[in-house]
Amino acid sequence: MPRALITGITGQDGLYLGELLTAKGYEVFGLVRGQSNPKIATVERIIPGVQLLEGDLTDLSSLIGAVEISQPDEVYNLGAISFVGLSWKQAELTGETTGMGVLRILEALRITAGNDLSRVRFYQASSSEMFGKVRETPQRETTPFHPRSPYGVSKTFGHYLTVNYRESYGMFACSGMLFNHESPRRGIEFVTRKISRGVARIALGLQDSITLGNLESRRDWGFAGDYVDAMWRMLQQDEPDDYVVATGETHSIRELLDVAFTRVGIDDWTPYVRQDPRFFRPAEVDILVGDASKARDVLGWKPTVTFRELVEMMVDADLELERESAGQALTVP
Ligand code: NDP
Ligand code: GDR
Repeated sequence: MPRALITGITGQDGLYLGELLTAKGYEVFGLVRGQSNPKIATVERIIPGVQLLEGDLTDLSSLIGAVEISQPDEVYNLGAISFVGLSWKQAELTGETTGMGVLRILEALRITAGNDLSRVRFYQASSSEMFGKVRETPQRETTPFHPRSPYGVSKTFGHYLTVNYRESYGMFACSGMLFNHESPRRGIEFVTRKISRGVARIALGLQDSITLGNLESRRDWGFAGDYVDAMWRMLQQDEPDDYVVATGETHSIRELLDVAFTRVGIDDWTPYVRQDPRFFRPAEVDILVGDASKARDVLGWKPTVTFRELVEMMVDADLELERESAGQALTVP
C-alpha cells in the first residue's frame, strides 16, 4: 500500500487529492496545523481512514516528526498562505509559509532520508501567479517569471528550490504550475466562490449585492478535481519534471458574473454588483491563460469540466448549502 503525506489537507485541493489517493488504495497522512483545527471533522468525513499529524510549515521539527511517522513514498506540498490579496497584508507570514515552508519540507525529507532522497517523490504546488505580468501568451513551462505579489514571489522561490533539490540531490521533485482551479469547496475569499455564494444568496433573498474589486482581470479557470489528478500523474512518471496545468481558455470576472447570474435567472447583474477600492490589488495580474500541451502529451491529462459547467456547479452547490442553512436557522431554536 503506497503511503502519501499531504500538507494543506484541510484546503480545497487537499480534500480532493486525499479522496483521489484513498480511492487508489493509498494510506493517506495529512498535516494539520493549530491546536484545535476546526476543519478536522470535514477532512475525516471526506477522506475516511485519513491519519492526521500535527505540524506546521513554519516549524521544521514538526515536519521532521510528520515525515518520520508517515514514512511517505509521495509527499504533496499543498500547504500555503494561498490568498494573493492577503499576501500584501501579511507579507512576512506569506514568505515564511508559502516560500520558506517549501525549504523546510524539503529539508525535513533530506534530513530524515540521510541524503538518500531517491526513494521519496515530491510534488510542489507552484502557481500561474509566478508568470504575473506575463511575457508571452499563452504561458508555458518556459515562459519567464514576473510575479506581482508577495505570494507570487514566494511561489517562485518554492519553484526554484524544488528544481534545485532535483538537480542537487537527484530527488524526484516535480513542480506543478497550476492555473486557477475552483470547486464548491473553494474558500469564500476567492472571487469565483465569492460570486457563486453571493449569487445564491441574492437569488434566495438573503443578500442585496456583491462587492468586488477589478472586474477586467482574466483567468484560466478549471475544476479542482481535475487538477489533483494531474498532480498524482506527475509523480507516476519515470522522470521528474515541471508541468503547466490549465484549460487553455481565459475569461474575465464580467463573464463569470454573466454565467453565475444567468444560472439563477438574472440577465442584468449590474444592479447587484458594487465595486470597492478595498478589493483592488496594489499590483494586478491582468491576464492568465495556460498552454498545457506538455501535460496532455506526457501525462495524458486533460480537463473534463468547462468554464460554464464549473460556474454552474458552484452556484448550484451554494444554492443547496444556503437553502440547507436557512432551513436549519428556522428549525434550530
Ligand atoms: P487553500 O487555501 O484551500 O488551502 C491552503 C492549505 O494550506 C490549508 O490546508 C491550510 O491549513 C494550509 N496552511 C496554511 N498555512 C499553513 C502552515 N503554516 N502550515 C501548514 N499548513 C498551512 O488552497 P488550495 O487548496 O486552493 O491550494 C493548494 C495549494 O496549491 C496552495 O499551495 C496554493 O497556493 C496552490 N495553488 C492553488 C491554486 C488554485 O487555484 N487553487 C492554483 C495554483 C497553486 P488551514 O486549514 O489550517 O488554514
Ligand atoms: P487569484 O484568485 O488571485 O487568481 O489566485 P482570486 O480569486 O483571489 O482573484 C482572481 C481575480 O479576481 C479579481 N477580483 C477579486 N478577487 C477576490 N478574491 N475578491 C474580490 O472581491 C475580487 N474582485 C475582483 C482579483 O483582483 C484577481 O484578478 C488564485 C489562488 O488560488 C492562488 O493561490 C493561486 O496560485 C492562483 O489562483 C493561481
